[in-house]
This record gives sequence, C-alpha cells and structure tokens, in this order.
Amino acid sequence: MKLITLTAAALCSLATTLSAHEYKVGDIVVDHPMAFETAKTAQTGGGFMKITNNGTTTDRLVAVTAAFPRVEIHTTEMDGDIARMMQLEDGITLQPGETVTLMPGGLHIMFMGLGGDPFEVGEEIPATLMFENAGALEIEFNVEERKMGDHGTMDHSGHTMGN
Ligand SMILES: [Cu+2]
Repeated sequence: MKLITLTAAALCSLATTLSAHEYKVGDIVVDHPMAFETAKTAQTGGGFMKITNNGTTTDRLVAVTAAFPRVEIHTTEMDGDIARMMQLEDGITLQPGETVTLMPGGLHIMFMGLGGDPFEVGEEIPATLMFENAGALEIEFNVEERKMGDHGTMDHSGHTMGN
C-alpha cells in the first residue's frame, strides 16, 4: 500500500512540473493552455491560455477545433450581477505586441457537449487553434485541479490513474 501511495504522489508532482508549456506558430506564442477538471455530469468545459502576438501586424484567433460537438470562443460580460457568456463570432483580435489572457470570468474557449466524459486532472485535450495570419497551431490543454470553491465535492480520481 505504501508503494502505491508514493507512486501516486510522484505522478502528481510530475504533472505539476510538466504543466508549463508553450507553442509557437509564426509570430504567435501560446503559453500554458489549460482547462479545469469538470464535474462528471458537466456538458461544457472552459479552456484558458495566454496568446502573444510578437509580429508587427494584427492577427486574430478565428476558430478552435477539438474532438467535441462544438467549440466556441467566448467572452464573459456582466449583466447586473449575472455573468453571461457570449460567443465571439469574429474571434479574438491580437494587436502587434499584445498579449491576450484567456481566464475564468473573461475570455475563454468553450468545449461543448462533453456528454458524460468529464475533464480529469492530468488529461491532455488536443485542439487546433486557427489564426488568420499565422495559420494552424496544434496544442494540448492540460487539465488541472480546480483550486477555488467546490472543494468538498472535488473529484480526485485523476490522482490514482497510475494504480
Ligand atoms: Cu463559455
């Protein structure tokens, strides 16, 4: 039993070490794409990352594709006290030299139609980002532990995958 515990701990720390990752295409750099684990019954999951345009011309993230029925680019707007997500039909504009951060409560990628296959900690979700000028970039979103809220109901099954 002790050995199993140590193995699980080692897997966890390895996942943490590998979690910082970066992708490049043309003048575009995508830093640390990640998603939070989802509840078992969740139908949607959010994807987050930093996108930097190191070029001298404006570029645009126009679409994201992944193995889900729908993938949309969303923004979050406050309507009084209610946060509403809205699809950005034109994608996300990236000015020269600009870094745009996709994060909870703001811009994000929305994976829709999970259909009973939740995101689990340690999982990597392959996706393709389509940039208007830089072209296609294949990335993987690392699924990480949800740190804020809901701690009592958190699902730690991802930690014992190695057993
Ligand atoms: Cu959304």
